[in-house]
Amino acid sequence: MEPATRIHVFDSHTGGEPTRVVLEGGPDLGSGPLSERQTKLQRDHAAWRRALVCEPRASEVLVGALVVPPHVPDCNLGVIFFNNVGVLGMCGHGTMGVVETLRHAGKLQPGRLRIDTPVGVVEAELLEDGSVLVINVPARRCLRQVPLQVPGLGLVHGDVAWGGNGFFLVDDHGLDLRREQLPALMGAASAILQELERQGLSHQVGFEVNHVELTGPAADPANHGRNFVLCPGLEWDRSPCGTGTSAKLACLLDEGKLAEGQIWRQESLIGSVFKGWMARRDGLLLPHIQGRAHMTAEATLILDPSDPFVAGFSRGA
Ligand code: PYC
Repeated sequence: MEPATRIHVFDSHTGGEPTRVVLEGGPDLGSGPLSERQTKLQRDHAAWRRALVCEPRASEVLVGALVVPPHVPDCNLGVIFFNNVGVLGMCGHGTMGVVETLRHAGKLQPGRLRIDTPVGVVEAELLEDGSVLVINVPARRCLRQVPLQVPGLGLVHGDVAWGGNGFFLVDDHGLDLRREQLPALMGAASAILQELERQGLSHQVGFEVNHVELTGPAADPANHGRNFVLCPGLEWDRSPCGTGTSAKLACLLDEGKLAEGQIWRQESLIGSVFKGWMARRDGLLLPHIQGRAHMTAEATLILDPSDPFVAGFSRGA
Protein backbone atom coordinates (compact mmCIF):
# COMPACT_ATOMS: atom_id res chain seq x y z
CA MET A 1 0.00 0.00 0.00
CA GLU A 2 1.27 3.51 -0.86
CA PRO A 3 2.23 5.52 2.22
CA ALA A 4 0.21 8.59 3.23
CA THR A 5 1.59 12.02 2.38
CA ARG A 6 1.96 14.34 5.37
CA ILE A 7 1.85 18.12 5.03
CA HIS A 8 2.62 20.42 7.93
CA VAL A 9 0.35 23.48 7.99
CA PHE A 10 0.17 26.67 10.05
CA ASP A 11 -3.32 28.13 10.50
CA SER A 12 -4.13 31.69 11.47
CA HIS A 13 -6.92 34.19 11.02
CA THR A 14 -6.75 37.83 10.11
CA GLY A 15 -9.79 39.78 11.20
CA GLY A 16 -11.73 36.50 11.18
CA GLU A 17 -10.58 35.32 7.73
CA PRO A 18 -8.48 32.14 7.90
CA THR A 19 -5.14 31.43 6.19
CA ARG A 20 -3.39 28.06 5.98
CA VAL A 21 0.34 28.41 5.32
CA VAL A 22 2.63 25.70 3.95
CA LEU A 23 6.28 26.56 4.59
CA GLU A 24 7.73 23.41 3.07
CA GLY A 25 6.65 20.24 1.36
CA GLY A 26 4.52 21.75 -1.41
CA PRO A 27 4.46 20.45 -4.99
CA ASP A 28 7.53 21.00 -7.15
CA LEU A 29 6.71 24.07 -9.26
CA GLY A 30 10.24 24.71 -10.56
CA SER A 31 12.15 27.94 -10.08
CA GLY A 32 10.61 30.21 -12.72
CA PRO A 33 8.72 33.47 -12.25
CA LEU A 34 5.94 33.25 -9.67
CA SER A 35 3.27 33.76 -12.35
CA GLU A 36 4.55 30.61 -14.13
CA ARG A 37 4.61 28.63 -10.89
CA GLN A 38 1.09 29.86 -10.14
CA THR A 39 -0.06 28.50 -13.52
CA LYS A 40 1.55 25.13 -12.72
CA LEU A 41 -0.17 24.97 -9.34
CA GLN A 42 -3.50 25.75 -10.99
CA ARG A 43 -3.04 23.35 -13.90
CA ASP A 44 -1.18 20.39 -12.42
CA HIS A 45 -1.92 20.33 -8.69
CA ALA A 46 -5.65 20.90 -8.24
CA ALA A 47 -5.92 17.81 -6.02
CA TRP A 48 -3.16 19.08 -3.69
CA ARG A 49 -4.82 22.53 -3.53
CA ARG A 50 -8.25 21.08 -2.76
CA ALA A 51 -6.83 18.65 -0.21
CA LEU A 52 -5.48 21.64 1.72
CA VAL A 53 -8.34 24.14 1.61
CA CYS A 54 -11.50 22.14 0.97
CA GLU A 55 -13.50 19.56 2.86
CA PRO A 56 -12.89 17.15 4.53
CA ARG A 57 -9.65 18.71 5.90
CA ALA A 58 -10.76 22.34 5.82
CA SER A 59 -13.73 24.54 5.12
CA GLU A 60 -14.09 26.35 1.82
CA VAL A 61 -13.50 29.78 3.34
CA LEU A 62 -9.85 28.93 3.97
CA VAL A 63 -7.20 30.67 1.84
CA GLY A 64 -3.98 28.74 1.32
CA ALA A 65 -0.51 30.23 1.07
CA LEU A 66 2.36 28.23 -0.37
CA VAL A 67 5.71 29.77 0.57
CA VAL A 68 8.38 29.18 -2.09
CA PRO A 69 11.84 30.52 -2.93
CA PRO A 70 11.51 33.87 -4.74
CA HIS A 71 12.36 34.45 -8.38
CA VAL A 72 12.92 38.23 -8.10
CA PRO A 73 16.51 38.41 -6.78
CA ASP A 74 16.08 40.96 -3.97
CA CYS A 75 13.02 39.26 -2.44
CA ASN A 76 13.14 37.33 0.83
CA LEU A 77 10.46 34.81 -0.12
CA GLY A 78 7.79 34.00 -2.67
CA VAL A 79 4.12 33.23 -1.97
CA ILE A 80 1.35 31.74 -4.08
CA PHE A 81 -2.16 32.10 -2.65
CA PHE A 82 -5.02 29.75 -3.50
CA ASN A 83 -8.59 29.02 -2.48
CA ASN A 84 -11.40 26.50 -2.96
CA VAL A 85 -11.60 27.02 -6.73
CA GLY A 86 -8.14 28.08 -7.87
CA VAL A 87 -5.27 30.50 -7.41
CA LEU A 88 -5.38 34.15 -6.30
CA GLY A 89 -3.17 36.98 -7.58
CA MET A 90 -2.48 38.46 -4.17
CA CYS A 91 -4.09 38.26 -0.78
CA GLY A 92 -3.81 40.98 1.85
CA HIS A 93 -5.18 39.12 4.86
CA GLY A 94 -3.16 36.09 3.75
CA THR A 95 0.09 38.10 3.62
CA MET A 96 -0.55 39.14 7.24
CA GLY A 97 -1.11 35.45 8.05
CA VAL A 98 2.18 34.51 6.37
CA VAL A 99 4.12 37.12 8.37
CA GLU A 100 2.51 36.01 11.66
CA THR A 101 3.25 32.37 10.76
CA LEU A 102 6.92 33.15 10.07
CA ARG A 103 7.11 34.93 13.46
CA HIS A 104 5.42 31.97 15.19
CA ALA A 105 7.79 29.49 13.47
CA GLY A 106 10.87 31.55 14.44
CA LYS A 107 11.63 32.19 10.76
CA LEU A 108 10.82 35.90 10.48
CA GLN A 109 13.73 38.00 9.34
CA PRO A 110 13.92 41.43 11.02
CA GLY A 111 12.76 44.51 9.14
CA ARG A 112 10.67 44.79 6.04
CA LEU A 113 10.22 41.68 3.90
CA ARG A 114 10.07 41.78 0.12
CA ILE A 115 7.68 39.12 -1.10
CA ASP A 116 7.55 37.86 -4.68
CA THR A 117 3.97 37.11 -5.80
CA PRO A 118 2.42 36.21 -9.17
CA VAL A 119 1.22 39.83 -9.58
CA GLY A 120 4.37 41.63 -8.45
CA VAL A 121 6.49 42.35 -5.41
CA VAL A 122 4.78 43.32 -2.17
CA GLU A 123 6.37 44.35 1.08
CA ALA A 124 5.36 43.41 4.61
CA GLU A 125 6.53 44.25 8.09
CA LEU A 126 5.60 43.07 11.56
CA LEU A 127 5.07 46.22 13.63
CA GLU A 128 5.76 46.64 17.36
CA ASP A 129 2.07 46.36 18.30
CA GLY A 130 1.85 42.93 16.62
CA SER A 131 0.02 44.18 13.54
CA VAL A 132 1.35 43.69 10.04
CA LEU A 133 1.76 46.40 7.43
CA VAL A 134 1.37 45.24 3.85
CA ILE A 135 2.51 47.48 1.01
CA ASN A 136 0.61 46.07 -1.91
CA VAL A 137 1.19 46.16 -5.67
CA PRO A 138 -0.02 49.41 -7.31
CA ALA A 139 -3.80 49.74 -7.31
CA ARG A 140 -5.93 51.57 -9.87
CA ARG A 141 -9.53 52.24 -10.85
CA CYS A 142 -10.04 51.21 -14.47
CA LEU A 143 -13.76 51.80 -15.11
CA ARG A 144 -16.15 54.11 -13.28
CA GLN A 145 -19.81 53.38 -12.49
CA VAL A 146 -20.43 50.64 -15.05
CA PRO A 147 -24.21 49.97 -15.26
CA LEU A 148 -25.18 46.34 -14.76
CA GLN A 149 -28.72 44.98 -14.98
CA VAL A 150 -28.74 42.06 -12.54
CA PRO A 151 -31.52 39.43 -12.61
CA GLY A 152 -33.40 39.52 -9.32
CA LEU A 153 -31.62 42.65 -8.11
CA GLY A 154 -32.18 45.30 -10.77
CA LEU A 155 -29.83 47.99 -12.05
CA VAL A 156 -26.63 48.56 -10.10
CA HIS A 157 -23.47 50.51 -10.93
CA GLY A 158 -19.95 49.37 -10.19
CA ASP A 159 -16.38 50.62 -10.36
CA VAL A 160 -13.86 48.17 -11.77
CA ALA A 161 -10.57 48.35 -9.90
CA TRP A 162 -7.35 46.38 -9.50
CA GLY A 163 -5.94 45.84 -6.02
CA GLY A 164 -3.88 42.68 -6.63
CA ASN A 165 -7.15 40.94 -7.61
CA GLY A 166 -9.91 42.35 -9.84
CA PHE A 167 -12.93 43.92 -8.11
CA PHE A 168 -16.38 45.21 -9.05
CA LEU A 169 -17.31 47.69 -6.30
CA VAL A 170 -21.00 48.46 -5.90
CA ASP A 171 -22.46 51.08 -3.59
CA ASP A 172 -26.08 51.29 -4.88
CA HIS A 173 -27.03 47.68 -3.99
CA GLY A 174 -29.77 48.81 -1.56
CA LEU A 175 -28.81 46.27 1.13
CA ASP A 176 -27.78 46.65 4.75
CA LEU A 177 -24.23 45.42 5.32
CA ARG A 178 -25.17 43.51 8.47
CA ARG A 179 -24.53 39.88 9.39
CA GLU A 180 -28.24 39.18 9.71
CA GLN A 181 -28.50 40.04 6.02
CA LEU A 182 -25.94 37.41 4.97
CA PRO A 183 -28.30 35.35 2.76
CA ALA A 184 -29.44 38.51 0.90
CA LEU A 185 -25.83 39.75 0.55
CA MET A 186 -24.69 36.36 -0.76
CA GLY A 187 -27.58 36.26 -3.21
CA ALA A 188 -26.97 39.79 -4.52
CA ALA A 189 -23.18 39.46 -4.82
CA SER A 190 -23.43 36.03 -6.49
CA ALA A 191 -25.96 37.37 -8.99
CA ILE A 192 -23.64 40.31 -9.77
CA LEU A 193 -20.67 37.94 -10.21
CA GLN A 194 -22.68 35.72 -12.53
CA GLU A 195 -23.78 38.70 -14.62
CA LEU A 196 -20.19 40.02 -14.82
CA GLU A 197 -19.09 36.62 -16.13
CA ARG A 198 -21.98 36.48 -18.59
CA GLN A 199 -21.14 39.92 -19.99
CA GLY A 200 -17.39 39.18 -20.15
CA LEU A 201 -16.36 42.42 -18.45
CA SER A 202 -12.91 40.97 -17.66
CA HIS A 203 -12.01 41.08 -21.38
CA GLN A 204 -12.42 44.88 -21.40
CA VAL A 205 -9.90 45.49 -18.63
CA GLY A 206 -7.36 42.72 -19.20
CA PHE A 207 -7.68 41.08 -15.78
CA GLU A 208 -10.27 38.82 -14.17
CA VAL A 209 -12.98 40.81 -12.42
CA ASN A 210 -13.84 37.94 -10.09
CA HIS A 211 -14.41 39.63 -6.73
CA VAL A 212 -17.57 41.58 -5.91
CA GLU A 213 -17.31 44.24 -3.20
CA LEU A 214 -20.53 45.70 -1.81
CA THR A 215 -19.67 48.90 0.01
CA GLY A 216 -21.54 51.09 2.49
CA PRO A 217 -21.36 53.11 5.67
CA ALA A 218 -19.43 51.85 8.70
CA ALA A 219 -21.35 50.59 11.72
CA ASP A 220 -18.71 51.97 14.11
CA PRO A 221 -18.27 55.76 13.85
CA ALA A 222 -14.50 55.26 14.37
CA ASN A 223 -14.38 53.70 10.89
CA HIS A 224 -14.95 55.15 7.42
CA GLY A 225 -16.68 52.37 5.51
CA ARG A 226 -17.85 48.76 5.61
CA ASN A 227 -17.67 46.12 2.92
CA PHE A 228 -18.90 42.68 1.98
CA VAL A 229 -16.55 40.91 -0.41
CA LEU A 230 -17.54 37.82 -2.35
CA CYS A 231 -14.56 35.83 -3.62
CA PRO A 232 -14.48 33.73 -6.83
CA GLY A 233 -15.24 30.44 -5.00
CA LEU A 234 -18.46 31.99 -3.63
CA GLU A 235 -17.04 32.42 -0.14
CA TRP A 236 -17.28 35.80 1.57
CA ASP A 237 -14.31 37.44 3.19
CA ARG A 238 -14.66 37.69 6.97
CA SER A 239 -11.89 40.31 7.01
CA PRO A 240 -12.14 43.71 5.27
CA CYS A 241 -10.13 42.09 2.42
CA GLY A 242 -6.67 43.54 1.84
CA THR A 243 -6.87 43.55 -1.95
CA GLY A 244 -10.49 44.79 -1.75
CA THR A 245 -9.46 47.62 0.56
CA SER A 246 -6.66 48.44 -1.90
CA ALA A 247 -9.19 48.60 -4.75
CA LYS A 248 -11.47 50.80 -2.62
CA LEU A 249 -8.58 53.18 -1.83
CA ALA A 250 -7.82 53.48 -5.55
CA CYS A 251 -11.46 54.42 -6.27
CA LEU A 252 -11.64 56.94 -3.42
CA LEU A 253 -8.42 58.60 -4.52
CA ASP A 254 -9.52 58.75 -8.14
CA GLU A 255 -12.84 60.24 -7.03
CA GLY A 256 -11.05 62.96 -5.01
CA LYS A 257 -12.62 61.61 -1.80
CA LEU A 258 -9.32 60.62 -0.23
CA ALA A 259 -5.92 62.33 -0.28
CA GLU A 260 -2.56 60.58 -0.51
CA GLY A 261 -1.52 59.56 3.01
CA GLN A 262 -5.03 60.01 4.43
CA ILE A 263 -6.16 57.09 6.57
CA TRP A 264 -9.22 55.05 5.67
CA ARG A 265 -10.50 52.56 8.24
CA GLN A 266 -12.26 49.73 6.42
CA GLU A 267 -14.66 47.55 8.40
CA SER A 268 -15.76 44.00 7.49
CA LEU A 269 -19.18 42.42 7.93
CA ILE A 270 -18.06 41.04 11.32
CA GLY A 271 -16.60 44.39 12.39
CA SER A 272 -12.90 43.63 11.97
CA VAL A 273 -10.87 46.56 10.67
CA PHE A 274 -7.96 47.23 8.32
CA LYS A 275 -6.31 50.64 8.34
CA GLY A 276 -5.38 51.75 4.83
CA TRP A 277 -3.79 54.63 3.01
CA MET A 278 -2.21 55.35 -0.35
CA ALA A 279 1.36 56.53 -0.71
CA ARG A 280 3.29 57.31 -3.87
CA ARG A 281 6.65 55.73 -4.67
CA ASP A 282 8.46 56.21 -8.01
CA GLY A 283 5.23 57.66 -9.43
CA LEU A 284 3.19 54.57 -8.45
CA LEU A 285 0.32 54.63 -5.96
CA LEU A 286 0.87 51.87 -3.45
CA PRO A 287 -1.88 50.80 -1.05
CA HIS A 288 -0.66 50.43 2.54
CA ILE A 289 -2.87 48.06 4.53
CA GLN A 290 -2.46 47.34 8.22
CA GLY A 291 -4.16 44.57 10.19
CA ARG A 292 -3.47 41.81 12.66
CA ALA A 293 -3.28 38.04 12.30
CA HIS A 294 -3.47 35.48 15.11
CA MET A 295 -2.29 31.86 15.03
CA THR A 296 -5.04 29.28 15.50
CA ALA A 297 -3.36 25.92 14.89
CA GLU A 298 -0.34 23.96 13.76
CA ALA A 299 -1.18 20.58 12.32
CA THR A 300 -0.04 17.76 10.09
CA LEU A 301 -2.51 16.91 7.36
CA ILE A 302 -2.62 13.27 6.31
CA LEU A 303 -3.33 12.48 2.66
CA ASP A 304 -4.09 8.77 2.68
CA PRO A 305 -4.14 7.40 -0.91
CA SER A 306 -6.81 4.85 0.03
CA ASP A 307 -9.16 7.67 1.16
CA PRO A 308 -11.80 8.20 -1.59
CA PHE A 309 -11.75 11.91 -0.69
CA VAL A 310 -7.99 12.26 -0.47
CA ALA A 311 -8.16 15.03 -3.08
CA GLY A 312 -10.82 16.98 -1.21
CA PHE A 313 -14.08 18.18 -2.69
CA SER A 314 -15.68 21.56 -3.18
CA ARG A 315 -18.70 23.19 -4.71
CA GLY A 316 -16.32 24.62 -7.30
CA ALA A 317 -13.44 23.24 -9.40
O1 PYC B 1 -7.39 39.94 1.94
O2 PYC B 1 -6.89 40.31 -0.16
C1 PYC B 1 -7.47 39.67 0.72
C2 PYC B 1 -8.31 38.53 0.32
C3 PYC B 1 -8.56 38.08 -0.95
C4 PYC B 1 -9.40 36.98 -0.84
C5 PYC B 1 -9.64 36.78 0.49
N1 PYC B 1 -8.96 37.74 1.17
